[in-house]
Amino acid sequence: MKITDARVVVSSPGRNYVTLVIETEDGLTGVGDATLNGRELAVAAYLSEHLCPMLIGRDARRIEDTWQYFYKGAYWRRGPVAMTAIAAIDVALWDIKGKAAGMPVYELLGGAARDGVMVYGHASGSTLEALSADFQAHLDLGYKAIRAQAAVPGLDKTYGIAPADNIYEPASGNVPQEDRWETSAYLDFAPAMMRHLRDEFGYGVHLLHDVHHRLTPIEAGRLGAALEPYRPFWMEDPTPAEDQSAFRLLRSHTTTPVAVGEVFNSIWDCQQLITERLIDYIRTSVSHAGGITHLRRIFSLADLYGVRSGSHGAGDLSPVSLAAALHVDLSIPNFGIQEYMGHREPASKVFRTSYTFADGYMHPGDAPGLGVEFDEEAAAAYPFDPKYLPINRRLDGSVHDW
Ligand code: CS2
Ligand code: MG
Repeated sequence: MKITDARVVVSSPGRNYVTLVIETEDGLTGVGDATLNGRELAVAAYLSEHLCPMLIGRDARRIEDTWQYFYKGAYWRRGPVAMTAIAAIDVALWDIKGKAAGMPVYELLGGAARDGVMVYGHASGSTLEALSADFQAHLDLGYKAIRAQAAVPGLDKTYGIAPADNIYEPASGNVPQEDRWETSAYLDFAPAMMRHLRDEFGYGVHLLHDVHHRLTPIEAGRLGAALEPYRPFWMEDPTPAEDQSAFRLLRSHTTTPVAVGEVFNSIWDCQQLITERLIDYIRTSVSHAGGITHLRRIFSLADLYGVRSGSHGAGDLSPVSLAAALHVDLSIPNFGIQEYMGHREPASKVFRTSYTFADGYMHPGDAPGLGVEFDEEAAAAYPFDPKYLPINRRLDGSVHDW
């Protein structure tokens, strides 16, 4: 089954996406998501200038060999650009394999290990009242798990606050927006926000919160302890995870579950956190951590140590990425939860998907392959529109983690 074409489509239907299309001599087409928010063209070039020419003539059935070929063949290993590019190829080849077999990808991965994939939505608000209204709206939609983010009083911009009429999108402008941050204001506010939600909505819904890498390890331990009465499903990215041994300090101060990994791109990034049980959920995504092939390796390692999956699924991961994630989520034994923000329109004009949402659960559908039709002609109507993620600065002007 020789590959006859491999091309990169950069488009912006609602937001920027990079989509890889692979075609075979048999007329089969597979798609992969190569979107890296704020660095889209780096991955597009890595693919179109370097990897796509090497794909022509390769056997599309040899997914593992292709993964190893591009991972070890580059010599320069790991990193978000290279691993997102490899991920897109991997996912597109799994899409082709499913179509060739006439089966949805999850059937190739061992079949369904559960009836549905529990997802969490994003509730946010510039005030606690607005947050409550959005939280209620997600409950009305049937979500069993909801992430809560609210503006921190005294800070003019806070991570994660969606506009009232649309899905949250952090990337904006041709130069990064500059946010201001003060940890003490956040540490005073976050427990009050969680208490407010538990007081209003009780404990029958899973409540998640994203700290977004902003605390020191001891501050994260302090926050985790303060949140314990509100029983969070998890505290996400409590402290930057390049310093993985820092999580030993965090773990010694709190039993609040910890979720890390959306910025990781290989199993080696996750290894210490998993094998030392320093986290409870690993958040690596199918589109940034080497594709289906590598993500399953990460989740298999996690399974050995009682760590469950909790994959990243923000709106800047395309519908192709979400579809692939759902196939993996459905099939693994240690699934935890899947992020589902949805995608800004007119994404559905370009990506026609088979996945479904009902009563807080999703399913990838049973169309052969991933179940996503990518409309290149429609995509051409939405040209790339450079956007960058914000820069975060402390009140003294020094750069902080965003
Ligand atoms: C966030 C993301 O969804 C999440 O958990 O961390 O919104 C993240 O900020 C974006 O994906 C970055 O592009
Ligand atoms: Mg996050």
